[in-house]
Amino acid sequence: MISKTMQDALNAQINLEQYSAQLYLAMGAHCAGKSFKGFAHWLAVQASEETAHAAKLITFLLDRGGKLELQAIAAPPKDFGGVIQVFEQTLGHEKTITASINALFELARAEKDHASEIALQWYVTEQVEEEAGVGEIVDHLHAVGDQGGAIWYLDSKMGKRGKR
Ligand code: OFO
Repeated sequence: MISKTMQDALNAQINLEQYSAQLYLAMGAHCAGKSFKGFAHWLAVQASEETAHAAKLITFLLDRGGKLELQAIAAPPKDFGGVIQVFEQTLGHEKTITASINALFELARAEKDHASEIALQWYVTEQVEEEAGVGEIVDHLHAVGDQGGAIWYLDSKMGKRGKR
């Protein structure tokens, strides 16, 4: 049986993952509104991944006999600026999520909750990938700037995420 402290912390993380999905859906729509369909597609795929991250935590919580307590999902901002700003904000958000996962991992350790610690290892590794992937996009965007033809090339590349 999971402790109440761990249960509350996992419920809070589930809400954060759901917010991430909400945020990326909003960012994707923002990019689509500027006709950047590739960046919009990448963000929509990312939003689905975030929903899957929440679902995986929910399954774990329930498997441990915990209680799922869903909270209201905060509204994302309404404007995100240019595409470079969108991805800088994405990177900033992922860093926040990394900090939250690390804190959760530390809590599992402090509580001697081995099952949670092992389950959270997947998220620790995932955050390394998330930050590296988004960091690369930010670097590419800074290299091309948000004017000129190169950004449309990047847009078409981003549109291939998850496609063969
Ligand atoms: Fe769930 O990794 Fe991004 O937020």
